[in-house]
Amino acid sequence: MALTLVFGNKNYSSWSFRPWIALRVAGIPFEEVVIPLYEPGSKEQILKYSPAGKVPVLIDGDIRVWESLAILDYLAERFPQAQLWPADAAARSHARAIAAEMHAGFAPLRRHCPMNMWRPVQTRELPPEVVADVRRIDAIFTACRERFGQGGAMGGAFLFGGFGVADAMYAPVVSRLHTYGIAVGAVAQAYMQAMMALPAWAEWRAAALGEPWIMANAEVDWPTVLRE
Ligand SMILES: N[C@@H](CCC(=O)N[C@@H](CS)C(=O)NCC(=O)O)C(=O)O
Repeated sequence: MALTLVFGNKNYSSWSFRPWIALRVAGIPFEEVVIPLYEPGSKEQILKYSPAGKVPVLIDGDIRVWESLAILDYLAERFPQAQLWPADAAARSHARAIAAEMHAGFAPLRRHCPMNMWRPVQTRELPPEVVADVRRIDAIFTACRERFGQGGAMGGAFLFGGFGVADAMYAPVVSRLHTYGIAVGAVAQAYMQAMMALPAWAEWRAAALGEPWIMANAEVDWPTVLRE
């Protein structure tokens, strides 16, 4: 039986983007249930799938997994051939640490620069706490690429060579850095380009742009502004 991923609007739901892109890049078949967020009845719909009242939720037969990082960890265990965690112990512990750092942190960046696929690339003044987040993320990307991303059996364009959980966790951050025109170093920039060149990225973005829902508290109703 195929897996089912229950998630929110592709345009806004950054937590949903994480397991979705991992499933797609790993070529794992799954069905989608999309719940438009923050509409009347959204919460009740979500609660049918998860007592935590949040998306994403993964359904695999009798098993339900919520929390993006727990879902990604479940996928890594269930589909070992996808190599979603690096094989090397040092790389794997580093990947786990930065994935957890993302899951637990960077609230200023997340609050100030919400993911919005509609948003044209446009800079915005960043408060010091967001600048501090960006510096840390730039350092994470650069250190991973330089220490683990190049050469050897893991050679590839992603944080630990091949695409994995850590990349999935940072996918919405890449989107934010891009759309808010936030400068990062050359190594981080090249990594971001590789992420945004993924066919799965284009697929998610195209679907997001086709969605009819505009969140009431969105920074700007971009579809309307861009149409005018
Ligand atoms: N820590 C959770 C965060 C999940 C989360 O905040 N999801 C948001 C959408 S991106 C949500 O479900 N919001 C709907 C609500 O709170 O009613 C995870 O990693 O999955």
